[in-house]
Parts: sequence; structure tokens; C-alpha cells
Amino acid sequence: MKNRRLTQVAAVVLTTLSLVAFAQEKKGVTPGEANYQAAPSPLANVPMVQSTHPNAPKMTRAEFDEARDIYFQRCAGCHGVLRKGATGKPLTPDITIAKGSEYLKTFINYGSPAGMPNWGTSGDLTEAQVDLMARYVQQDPPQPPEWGMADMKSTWKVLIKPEDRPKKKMNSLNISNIFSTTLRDAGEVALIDGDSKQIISILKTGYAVHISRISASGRYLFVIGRDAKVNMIDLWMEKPDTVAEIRVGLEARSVESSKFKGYEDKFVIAGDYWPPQYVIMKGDTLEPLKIVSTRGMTVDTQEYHPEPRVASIVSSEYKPEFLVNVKETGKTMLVDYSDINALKTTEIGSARYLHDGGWDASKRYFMVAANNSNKITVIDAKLNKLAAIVDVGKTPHPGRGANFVHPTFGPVWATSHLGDESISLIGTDPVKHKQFAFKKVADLAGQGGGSLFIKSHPKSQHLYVDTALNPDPAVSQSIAVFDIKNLDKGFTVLPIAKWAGITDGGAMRALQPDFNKAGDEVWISVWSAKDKQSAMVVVDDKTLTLKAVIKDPRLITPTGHFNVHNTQHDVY
Ligand code: DHE
Repeated sequence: MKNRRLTQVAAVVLTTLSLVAFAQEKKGVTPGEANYQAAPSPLANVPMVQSTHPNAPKMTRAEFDEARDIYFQRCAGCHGVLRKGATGKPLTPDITIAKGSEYLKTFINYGSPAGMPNWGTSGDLTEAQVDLMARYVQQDPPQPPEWGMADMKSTWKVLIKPEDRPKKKMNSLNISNIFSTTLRDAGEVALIDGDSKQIISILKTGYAVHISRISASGRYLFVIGRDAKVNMIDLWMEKPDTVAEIRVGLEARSVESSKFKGYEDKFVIAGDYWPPQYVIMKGDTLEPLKIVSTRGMTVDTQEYHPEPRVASIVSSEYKPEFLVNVKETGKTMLVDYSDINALKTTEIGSARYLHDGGWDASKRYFMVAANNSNKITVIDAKLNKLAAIVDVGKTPHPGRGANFVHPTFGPVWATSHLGDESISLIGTDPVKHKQFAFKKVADLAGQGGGSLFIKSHPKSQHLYVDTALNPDPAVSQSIAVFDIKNLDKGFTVLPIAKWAGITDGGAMRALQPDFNKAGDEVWISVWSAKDKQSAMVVVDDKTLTLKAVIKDPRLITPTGHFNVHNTQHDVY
């Protein structure tokens, strides 16, 4: 008892002494002021976030939750759920704490020509949110939950059973010339009639819907949201609508259906960013059948990676196989679905950070960007082999790329780049142009870096290149067009955003040229901010003049748009 008393007395003496010392040290600070400064903080009962890194800046729980929401909506796609990096740099605390808040705030605010958007100066994030994000990326990355069969089945709905669907097409639409148009921030797709340029319908889909793909039969449209929600839309219905839906994960980018002869429309596959896995589903109902994890060793250092995200997926016409491209491990998995209960997978290692890609004109070779490795890898889908790895420009981003016949090099496949203005051409004819096959045969100089998509068409003599993420509005709002027969002449610039006649579009971006079925029109999105007017601009491919502008208040943040015929048959 006596000791306790003594300790209490000592504590009082010490506190008084320290207050006096504090008062002496801070000349002129009266005890009243000192008390005031010592007032209890309102934060005392605010749940704080405690990182395992002592130097991580403090965050309240509410700040952490707000920042986490922004991170998963805006940043995870490039930097990964666990912030291990991919198209974007790794943002793990060992790196970010060393950089410090001021450096991170500047980077988030201004972005970089290598593809990091200027989140602050573009108005996407407020100053306070930039500060929040700079502190967030210095905390331990939260690990989201897994998403297994039970979770999938809890979200799986067959809204119209196959047996209750139309036995023949019930509308008078020319469905092969419909454009499935992503309305990114609205979580919808607009089905636009390619002939009349009228909006047929607007369908609710997943959040920040990413891409559309078409079944082998051309009847079903599959759309996947960044939230991994897949909608299966029946284009034969009187009014095309969703007949089945499912959430295959917490985050995703890719979906495809089986196209090999005898397996048309039999299976659908979707690839997740989180959890890192792909899912094979029944082709007519989206019933989940097989979940396969992509966690594993990286192709280069053979070290384990906890979050190898599934990037592009294509369907082989040579074999009953899906080509599943895994970003962080740098592997293309050729998944043989002929026996769903005995999946055979050929694993082809190439280069890390596989992203988007497309077939060459023969549809035998899959050309896929290993974007952060500045390479295009070529997968031979007939021999299940790596045909080549080709060094190209900085951060290639082809979308599905563009095929055309070059006057000298014969059939080539082209990619543009996020990180520089070059457009790389790769020879793709190992028979009649053997010396050029799977080598970079030329670099064209485009308008600038920040390019996302490039496109041509067998019936066109033009090559269209966007530069949607270029920091210069004159470049990001226009499209460069090359004459394939006269590439040395350079490019013509089409002022797409200007043609749209939008004055208050804010930071508009001309995005993703996509041909119509006939190959005589090119559709381009004018992607404005969510609260600004956007548009679809249609260019006459023969004259390179404006043919139509589609403006409608329902067209909110249109980004990717996919012509049914060209997507179904991989025409690009
Ligand atoms: Fe995409 C394709 C991933 C940002 C529009 N995008 C793809 C594919 C992947 C991917 C893996 C290939 C799918 C396939 O072929 O199966 N995209 C990512 C990202 O990780 C990234 C960089 C960041 C993110 O947060 O998602 C990203 N993508 C964007 C955008 O900001 C774009 C421009 C606008 C939007 O809608 O989000 C965008 N991505 C597209 C489009 C395609 C695409 C239009 C399909 C191109 C095609 O021609 O097939």
C-alpha cells in the first residue's frame, strides 16, 4: 500500500515539474494556455488505423475507409489490390513511407506521362482526397476476402431459363451491327443500333463495366463490370435484355465464351483481378462450374506471387481452349475445356505484366502486351508454344491491336503505347514473309504517348490511333489516322471532341476507335466527366469526315464500344 502511495505522490510531482518545465521552456506560455493545449483531444475515441509501420502517417478509421474506397475504385486496376504493382508501380509501405507524403501528393496530383492519371489537376480528386490517398498508400494494404463457389452461387441468377427464351430472333434489329457501349461510371451499357445510330436500350450491368464480348453464335452479349459482375444479354429478345447474371469475384476485367467448333456457346469464362482466379461457367446459364486459382510463381524470378491477376482472355478457334493471360506471373494458360472435370492446362511463361492483346489476322497467333515489360509476347495457339517475345516501345497498350497488310512486310499486327508516341508493327506471316515474322519491322511516329487503342479493318486502308491519356487536350481529344498504303506520309489528325460539338465536356477524351460491320465507319467515344456531356462520334472511313454524332443525356462516360460482328469474329 505504502509503495503505491509513494508512486502516486511521485507521479503528481513529476507532472507538476514537467508542466512547470514546459511553461519555463515555452517562455510566456501561461499555465492556463498550457492547460488549454493539454485539453482532451476529440480524437480520443475515434477509431484510428494502426499500421505495422511506426512511421506510417496517422489516419482515422473513417479516413482509411474513404481512402480505401477511392483506392479500389480508381487505383487497384493499375497498382493491384495488395498494391504489389502492375501497370502502375508497387505501392507497398516499404516503398511509399520512404517516399513520404509530400512526394506522393505531388505524384497523385500531377500524374505522369507513363500513364498515371493526373488525379488532382484533372479534378477527379480534391486536394483533401489527394492528401488522404498519399497517407493511405503508406498504410498496410488491407487484404480483401476470397470469393468462392458459395459466394458466386449466392449472386447467380437465371432470369429467363434457356427453355423459355425465344426460339428465333424476335426483333427486327440488325444485331450484328449493334455497338455494345460501356457507360463506365453509370454501371450500364447502351446498345446502339449501328445502322440507325439510335440507342436501342440502356441496360444495368456491373460497376464501371469494362468490356463486352460476343458468343460464337452472335446471339449472346457478355458484359463484365470491374466489380466482377457478368451479365449475359440475349440479343434475340424483342427488347434485348439480361437473361442471366453472376458475380465471379470482387474485381475483374475479362470475359469470353467458347468458340471452338462443336463447343460454340457451351462455356463462358471470366477472369478475376481479385481473388486472382478464373471461373468457367455453363454457356447458357452462367452456372459456375470450375474455379481455378492463378496464384503461383513468377516467370522470371520464380518467386511466389499472392495476387497474379487475370488480364485478357481469348478463345481459340484452333482448339477447345481459352488463352488466359496472367499479369503478375507473366504466364499464358491455355485451358483445354473439352473435359471440364479434367481441365488440361498448358502454361506458357513469357514476360511479366501481361495485359491486353488480340489475334493476328490468321487467328493462330495471340499477340499480348506485357505492358510494364515493354514487350509483346506471341503465343502460337496451334502448337501451344511461345512463338516470340518482341521488344517494343514504352508500355504497349494495344487493346486487341490492329491487323493490316504492309506494302513491304506483308501481314503485320500493330500496337500503340502509353509511355511514348511510337506505333510498333510486328510481322505476322511466317510463311510468305518469314524474315519479318514475329519481329518488330517498323515504328511509326504517332501524335504522342497516352495511347490506349489502335484499330484497323480488312476493308479499310486506314489505321486509327487514340491518345486518350495524353496530358495535352489537343492530343487526347483527337485521333491520328494513317494511310496504310502511304505510312511514310505521317498521320492526319481528326478533331473528334471538336466534331462532337461539346463545349462544357471538361477533360474530354477521344477513346477507342471501333469499326462497324461493313468496315466503312469508325465509332469513337468522347469520354467526358460523369456530370458533363459525352458523345459517340462516327467517322466516314473513306473520306475521314464526320458522319454522325450521337448525343444523349443517358450516354454517361461512354468508353469501350464493341461492334457485335467484329467482336464475335475477332475482326480488327
Ligand atoms: Fe481496360 C480492355 C484492364 C483501365 C477501357 N482492360 C482491358 C483488358 C484488361 C484491362 C485486362 C483486356 C480484357 C480482355 O481483352 O479480355 N483497364 C484495365 C486495367 O487494369 C486498367 C489499366 C485500370 C483499371 O482500373 O481498370 C484499365 N480500361 C481502363 C480505362 O480507364 C478505360 C480506358 C476506360 C474504362 O472503361 O474503364 C479502359 N479496357 C478498356 C477497353 C477495353 C479494355 C475499351 C477493351 C478493348 C478491346 O478492344 O477489346
